[in-house]
Amino acid sequence: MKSSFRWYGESDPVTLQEIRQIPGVKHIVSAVYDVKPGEVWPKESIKKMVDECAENGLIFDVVESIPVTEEIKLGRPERDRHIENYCENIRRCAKYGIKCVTYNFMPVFDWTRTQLDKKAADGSTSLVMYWSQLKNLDPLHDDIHLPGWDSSYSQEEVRSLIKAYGELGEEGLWKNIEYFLKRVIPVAEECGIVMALHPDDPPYPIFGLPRVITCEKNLDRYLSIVDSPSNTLCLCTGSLGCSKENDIPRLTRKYSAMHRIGFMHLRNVRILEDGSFEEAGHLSQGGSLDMNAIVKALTDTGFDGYFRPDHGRMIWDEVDSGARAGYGLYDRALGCAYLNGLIEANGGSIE
Ligand code: DNO
Repeated sequence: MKSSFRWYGESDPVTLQEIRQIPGVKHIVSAVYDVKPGEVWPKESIKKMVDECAENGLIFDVVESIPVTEEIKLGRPERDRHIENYCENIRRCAKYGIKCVTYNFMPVFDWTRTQLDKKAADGSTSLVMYWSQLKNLDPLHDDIHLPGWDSSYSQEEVRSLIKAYGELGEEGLWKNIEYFLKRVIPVAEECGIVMALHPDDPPYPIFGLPRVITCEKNLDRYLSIVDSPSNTLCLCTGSLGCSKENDIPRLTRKYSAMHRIGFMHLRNVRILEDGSFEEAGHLSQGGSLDMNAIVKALTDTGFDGYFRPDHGRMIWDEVDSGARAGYGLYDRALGCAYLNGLIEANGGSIE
């Protein structure tokens, strides 16, 4: 399998020089960040990142993400133009050597947390979602401040989007997913790109917004809409694993055996009694997931796609600006080292 690491480009305090020293990591996961969702990425921007990575002995070949706009998710009139631009971005990425594109279909908010710097007993901090902090929020009447998303939309925009999704409902969202996939997957297939869908994080409705990429039944439904090797999952263990219903080692084995995992996000999560959760370090004993069973499912099925450590805690006085919560260097690098050990011990190999 291929070991990768997320890098936010030039403005990332984590440098490519640092990343290349993490054992096993050869691939960079990134995106063009200065273009509005729905618009076309300049070729020069993609090329510049590819070149910069190559100068540092790394390969930029995984994109996370090309965002799917609310217009596409809601099926609004602008969607055809946005989908055309999406396809053009896929073609451009392919031209510069990208092999895998990650994306998600979450309405309004991508990942949802209530605090980004919850201190653990050992002094490390991590992202958490506590129902006690979330349940009193009513975004239709109150101003909500979700850490990480405060500046994305105005309160008015959030309200009108939540109303629009309420009217759309789950089946409406499925229709729009189908519309998108039927246009985008054939282009990806033609260009040799694998599209990897990130699950909803957490995998259940929040604020009444429909969320459908949440469980086995719905993942099966998603994959069956377009039965193509280019229509795959970004199986994020920490996101899907926030729900006790999802048996992550079994799902990993199943979808890997079907060759429908393009990208693995490997991270642990600790589920609390009331369904709240805390992002733990990668080690199995720190959280609710059996990380070894997950890696074993990959090695047993000959998984040869990309994986990356997912969010790390903040440790060793590393400072997190909040803008890229979970993406410091140290704990993610520790995650890589741990995953390397699990892969090797299970007879797998890192290309
Ligand atoms: C969080 C990430 C997600 C992921 C997107 C993919 O840190 O795992 O934000 O990048 O959902 O579209």
